Amino acid sequence: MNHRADYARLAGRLEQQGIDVAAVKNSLKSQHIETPSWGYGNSGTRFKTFAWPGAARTLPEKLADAAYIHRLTGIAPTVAIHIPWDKVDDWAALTQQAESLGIRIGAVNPNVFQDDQYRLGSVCNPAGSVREEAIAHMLECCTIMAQVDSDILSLWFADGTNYVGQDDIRARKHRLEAALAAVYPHLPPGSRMLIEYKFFEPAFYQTDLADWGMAYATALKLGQQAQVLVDMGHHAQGTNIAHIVAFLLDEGRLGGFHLNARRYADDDLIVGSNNPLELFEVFVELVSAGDLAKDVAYMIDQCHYIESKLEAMLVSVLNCQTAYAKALIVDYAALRDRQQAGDVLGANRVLVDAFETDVRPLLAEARAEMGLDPDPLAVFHADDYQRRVMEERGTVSGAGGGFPS
Ligand code: RM4
Ligand code: MN
Ligand code: MN
Repeated sequence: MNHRADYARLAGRLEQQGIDVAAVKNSLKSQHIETPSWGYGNSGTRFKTFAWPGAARTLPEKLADAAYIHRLTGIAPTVAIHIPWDKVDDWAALTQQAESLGIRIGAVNPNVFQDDQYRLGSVCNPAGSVREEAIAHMLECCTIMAQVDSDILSLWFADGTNYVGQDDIRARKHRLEAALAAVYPHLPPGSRMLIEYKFFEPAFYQTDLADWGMAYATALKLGQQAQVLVDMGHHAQGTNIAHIVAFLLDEGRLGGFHLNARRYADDDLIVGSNNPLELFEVFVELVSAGDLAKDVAYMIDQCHYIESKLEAMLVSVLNCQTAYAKALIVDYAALRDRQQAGDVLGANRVLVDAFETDVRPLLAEARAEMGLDPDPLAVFHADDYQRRVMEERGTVSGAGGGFPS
């Protein structure tokens, strides 16, 4: 379908409102959404991992899939890796392989939650020897960062306790702080440590980094290179994520996102699939913060277990693009004006207007100007990449994702 007539109408209307459509398109063209290597392999719930035909089995296959999503969208040029799931012997060769596919390695995610010694936690474990192992693994990841030219060490800990009295909460806090302080000086120059939080699971009485405030306080003690990572799925029902984003941006401590959709717990569903308004609210805070948001890293953290991994990843990237486009066309001058006038619903209406605008022609035009097909989803269905990988890779139970099968 030709989008040109719809685009001309929309662009005309936006220009009339005083919106610089060329600037909006430039912002859309430079958007950057990182996809996760683990989202291309088989993954599941604690009940079952369903094998998906063609799911990536190895890191080279994950890179190929990530490169494919980038070819379709033009805005997913990096892929996050999880260590040891994605560990290789030759990091230089891996970096080259990624480059030859037109992508780069993004955030490095240490994994300190799947080995037997971590039953009582990693950096908060009562046993010093276990804490040392966790620290050593994070230091190894700092070395990997330097070799793959990554500037993000992305930390999430499964640490916590299940029963009151199980361990000393303040002692655990001190252990966590000491471990991160041991790692911090080893961050490659110019890189950042992002600290992720989650309010429960796998621990259910207390989680050592339960919310953004704990992650923020920890980052403050470490220094400027430590920032908070907001995983959209890691909040209690009803939490206003946009508010958290605004606060952290203003304090210069919003490091990045793990984008996904939360329905009731630590969800790994397609970002923007169940609550597009929430995603829009978050992007409004990011856009209106201007330069304060310039270093924020946008990373998808999703595992798709009943649907096509490639299609789910593609839809996820496109949903972020849609939310960003809607935030870019907000009439911020009118918004300030209505806010100053105390016009509660008038101010709200400015945002609702942007949210309800059909931005598909704008996105189609931006893609066309990037030399891409205006409809990446149609391309995905028309071409044979998915069919080819199904044939080549087959259906392999438990392969690739790093998840227990
Ligand atoms: C956690 C968290 C981390 C991710 C693991 C697999 O819930 O979101 O970011 O590395 O899952
Ligand atoms: Mn996450
Ligand atoms: Mn998660």
